[in-house]
Amino acid sequence: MIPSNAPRAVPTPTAPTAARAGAALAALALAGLAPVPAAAHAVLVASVPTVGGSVDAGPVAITLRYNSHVDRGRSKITLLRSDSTAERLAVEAAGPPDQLAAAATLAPGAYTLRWQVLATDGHITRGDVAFTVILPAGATAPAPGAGPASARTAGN
Ligand SMILES: [Cu+2]
Repeated sequence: MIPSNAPRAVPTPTAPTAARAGAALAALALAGLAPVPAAAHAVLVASVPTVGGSVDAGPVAITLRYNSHVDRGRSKITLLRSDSTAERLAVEAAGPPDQLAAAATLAPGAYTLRWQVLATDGHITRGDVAFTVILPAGATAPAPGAGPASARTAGN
């Protein structure tokens, strides 16, 4: 395509290049291809259990709150246990449009909630919420070496 008599090393003027780059960005923006603001994606802003937090053993109400509306039908929460087993939790159909809720009955141990949400802008985001389930205050601790205690250290 390049004629053989074309100059080989043409010094590229800086200003026209910058202007061209600017025009290209403007064209992308017009085409809707420019990077979308971070706020457009669903970012986790609060959760129960909290990240790194602990909750009492037994029925646990799980809530994940985002900075934008999420498509609950196409979002999911998976519970990862310290023994490497995983369980997909049912996302509750009702609730605020910026939240996912689920429920699980949990024994003491280390867990991770692995969430994937589809925001209303069509973008998918993912993340983990690691937390610990502990015996409720006043509950009788299992004898040393009992099942829950050894299971708890197995994942670490
Ligand atoms: Cu987005």
